[in-house]
Order: sequence, then structure tokens, then C-alpha cells
Amino acid sequence: MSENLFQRLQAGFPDDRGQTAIEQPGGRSDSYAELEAASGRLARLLGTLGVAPGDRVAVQVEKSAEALFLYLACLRAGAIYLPLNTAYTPAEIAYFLGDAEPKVFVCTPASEPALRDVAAAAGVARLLTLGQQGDGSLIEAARGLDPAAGCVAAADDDIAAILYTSGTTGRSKGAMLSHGNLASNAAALHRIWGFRPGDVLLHALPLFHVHGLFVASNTALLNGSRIILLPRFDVEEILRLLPEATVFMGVPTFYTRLLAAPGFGAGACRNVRLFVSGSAPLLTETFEAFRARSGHTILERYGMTEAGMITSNPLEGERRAGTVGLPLPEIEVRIRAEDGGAVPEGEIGVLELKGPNVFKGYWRNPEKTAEEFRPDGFFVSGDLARIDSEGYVHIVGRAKDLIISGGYNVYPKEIEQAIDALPGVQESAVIGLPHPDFGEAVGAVVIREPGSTGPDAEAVIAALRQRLAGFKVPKQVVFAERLPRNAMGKVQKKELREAYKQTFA
Ligand code: MCA
Ligand code: AMP
Repeated sequence: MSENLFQRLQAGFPDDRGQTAIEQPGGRSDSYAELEAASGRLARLLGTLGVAPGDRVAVQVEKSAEALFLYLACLRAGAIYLPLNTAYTPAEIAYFLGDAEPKVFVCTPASEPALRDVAAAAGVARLLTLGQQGDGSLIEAARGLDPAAGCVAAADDDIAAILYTSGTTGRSKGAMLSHGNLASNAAALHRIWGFRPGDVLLHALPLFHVHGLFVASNTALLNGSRIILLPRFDVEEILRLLPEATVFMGVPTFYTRLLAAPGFGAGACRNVRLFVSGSAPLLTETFEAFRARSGHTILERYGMTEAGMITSNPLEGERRAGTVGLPLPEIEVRIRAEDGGAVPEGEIGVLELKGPNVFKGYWRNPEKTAEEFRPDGFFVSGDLARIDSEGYVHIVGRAKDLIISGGYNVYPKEIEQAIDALPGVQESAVIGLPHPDFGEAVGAVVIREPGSTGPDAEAVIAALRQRLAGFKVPKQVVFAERLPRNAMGKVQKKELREAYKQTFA
């Protein structure tokens, strides 16, 4: 079946469109009728701005109902939605705009002065603003437009969204996700996680990544659920609102922070039927502590930007600590050696996968796309895994040099390049170190040029802050005489991780 993702979601909206779709605590509530009308007006607006199917609409805004409506409007108009982390600096935004060439860029009213020139330099035709309270020029411009915008036809292969994901080379690549990719994943999760009438989602994840935008929002919309939309993760707010929810999704940091809150316990979870964790490894210790404290067994699942969700622990049946469960329906998963060769059953290798969820390739980067697929169409995840005798997948590490900090991915290469460019620095190695709050935190080992006395750690951090999103800036910078290398000259990051593993203990 080939249909616009919006229409597929719409098929799950409640018959009574007066029911609540989005509730913003302390703010407005919008019904499903309002969600349809608001996204319709925005879709019309995109049309009047000359946005045609396939044109990109880049968006860097705070979380709000309107941000979700804008996503839905892009689907309806056949435009490609391109969400960007609010932490990105203007220098980072310049790269994304230059690469994606969006027709429209929506930013916050507060960041507009800093981004006006950046957008103009990238040739963006229209810069609009959207504030967290639904203020800004975007909503102004859509006011009074006909809400009955309809929905353009979309084939399964038509691109619905581009999500940038960094790479081992230090350059971000835009993963092109089609209507079919997103629809199949939403339908599969909706089914296997047993979404049912009356489910209420407490939504605390950001809306610019797969987890908050597709996994959480698409499944809840497909269910016609009430979504309690929090602007950000805030423990006090979660404790206050959790009793109203039946489903909660988060990165492991959400769960460790809940466990650190004295007020958290079974009472707060009394109506919850499902806690989902993903985006980073959930420690067995967190899994067990959460079960003991709340009486709930967290359901851990595994995914990536290029493929949405890939495996999940079962809703019914055993949810095993330290595993990410079984492949989703219609998704094939296998373990291969790094060179693509076979590995004995049960042994560790690189996880490869194939299915209707797998993306269409990297935006304007066919070479990189080709590198990540095997000739028989399997996508190479870059994650090291093994599959046990009962089919449960265990993610045991990463073949790619990647740090996951509080659910955000940081590619060391990008940070190393920024450090190496600083005067007085000869080279650097960026590593992930165990961190009690973020799981892993970014650390940098810096080698100064011979005879150079600077920069010091503060200067490195201050310089990086100018260019890079805050979550990428090292939480610790140390200096060394040289980097450990193997016979091939490759930096031995494992050795460095071992040497500095107590840094945040
Ligand atoms: C914020 N900071 C961080 C992080 N977040 N540092 C390291 N890692 C982080 N994740 C820094 C800021 O730069 C700032 O530093 C200081 O912490 C306070 O910022 P604030 O925004 O107030 O922090 P927070 O509200 O405590 O945020 C922590 C958080 C957030 C709630 C865990 O990072 C978060 O929502 N993470 C979820 C990420 C996510 O959705 N991932 C899914 C990706 P300073 O003060 O020094 O400037 S999708 C994915 O991975 C795949 C597909 C999958 O499987 O889901
Ligand atoms: P992203 O590039 O943001 O899409 O992040 C995808 C990566 O997050 C995957 O390739 C994994 O390395 C990691 N990941 C996601 N879920 C899990 C999980 N449950 N356990 C371990 N790693 C995970």
C-alpha cells in the first residue's frame, strides 16, 4: 500500500476528533480536530511559499505542539522535514543548510538575528520563526489560511524526512527516510508494543531525533492517543505527570535520573503499562534497580537513525537485561565479520540488517551510501553484537568510533578536528568515558606542539564552545606527551579509555 504517512497516521486518529491530541502542561491542549486544522494551515502556507514536494524544510525550534504540527504539515505537503538539534551553533547550522539547501528554514525568534546571515549565505529563500508558545512569524503567516489542505500523494519511496547523523569522517550525513520507512516502523512498534485505546504517552524526549519524533510521536499519533508534551526532560515534572500516563519512553539517563529522585516509586507509575528505553545501552544495574523500585521491567529496544527501530524486547515474554531483544517483524538481522565474512553462530561480529525500515541512502552522497550496504542489500550498522541461542540480540560494543552521551551521538573525529585546528595543538584523541549521568561523557587527550605552552584545558573548552553544540564539548581535557599507537600508527583509544576510566567515577 502506498500512501502518505500523514494519511496512515490519520487512520488511527479517534473518530471523535474532539479528543485531546497534544496537552502541554501549563499551556494549551489541542484536539485531533485542531491538530488536523493547524497542520492543514501550515501545509497551505508551505504551498504559498513555493515549497513543492521534495523541497526541504529545515527546522531548529524548541519543543511545542506547533513544532509537531509543522512536521505533519511537511508530510501533508510532500516536503522533506529536516529537524535540527536546538543545541547546534550557527557554525553547525551553516553546514546543514549548505548541504541540504532547504527552501524554508524555521528557527526560534531568539536565534533569528544570529541565523539570518547564515540562512542567506546558504541561499534559503524564506526564514521564518516559531517560538515555544506558538509565537513567531510562521504561525502569523499561516493565520486565516484554509485548514482543509488535504495531503499530497506519496509513494513508499518518497522521502519524508532527512535526519543528519555524524560520521566517522567528521562530516554529518543526511539520512533520507521515506514515507514507507517511517510508516512500516510506526505500524510495527504500534503492534508489538500493544498500543490500545486509552493509552496516554508522557513525551519528554526532544522532537529532533528518531526517538522522540518517530518512535514516540508516530506510534502515539497512530494510536490516536493523548500526548502529554513536556518541553524537556525534568524530573519534577515527570513525577507530577507520570500518574496520568500509560506509556513512557526515554534514554537511559532519564531512568537513572528518576532513580536518583527520592519521590520516585511504584505510586508514581501506578497507571503506566510500558517503560521503553533506547538510544544507548541500559546498564543491567539500572534495569534491576528500576524493577526493584517501581515494580516495572523496562523494555529495551535498539535502533539507529538510518533504520528506525530494529530490535525490541517482547511486550509479553521475557525482557532480558543487557539485551535489546528480537528483530521487529519483517526485519532480518545477521552478524558478520567486519569484512562481511561469516562468523560462527553465537559469536560477536557487526550487526547487519535488511527490511522496510532501512533508509534510502545519504543525501547527495551515493558513495557513502554504497559503502554501508552489502551487495545483497544488508545495511551495516557499525554496532558489535551477538545473537544468543534464543534469538535475543546483545549489543556488546561499536565497530564505529562513536560516543553516546545522554542519548546524543558524538563522533570523536569532528571534535578532534576542531581541537587540532587550535594554535599550539599538535594532535588529539577524543574518547568516551564512563559517566554516572550521561552513561558516557566526552573526554579529550591533547598533545601540544613541541615547545608550546598553550592552550590550557579552559581555553580548549572555550574555543570549542564557540563552534560546537554543548553536548559535544569535552567535559574533561587532559594533556599528554604522546598518544599510544599500534604498529600501524593507529591511535589506541582502548588504552586511553582504560587509563582515564575513573575520570568521572
Ligand atoms: C545536555 N548536556 C549534555 C547532554 N545534554 N552533555 C552531554 N550529553 C548530553 N546528552 C549539557 C549541555 O550542553 C549543558 O552544558 C548542560 O548539559 C545542561 O544542558 P540541559 O539541556 O539543561 O541538559 P539536560 O536538560 O539535563 O539534558 C540532558 C538530557 C538530554 C535530558 C539527557 O541530553 C536529552 O534529552 N537527551 C536525549 C537525547 C535523545 O533524544 N536521543 C535520541 C537520539 P553546559 O552548561 O556546559 O553548556 S535517536 C537515537 O539515538 C536512535 C535512533 C535510537 O535508538 O533512539
Ligand atoms: P543514532 O546515530 O543517533 O541513530 O544512534 C544509533 C546508535 O545508538 C546505534 O548504532 C547504537 O550504537 C546506539 N543504540 C541505540 N539503541 C541502543 C541500545 N538499546 N543499546 C545500545 N546501543 C544503542
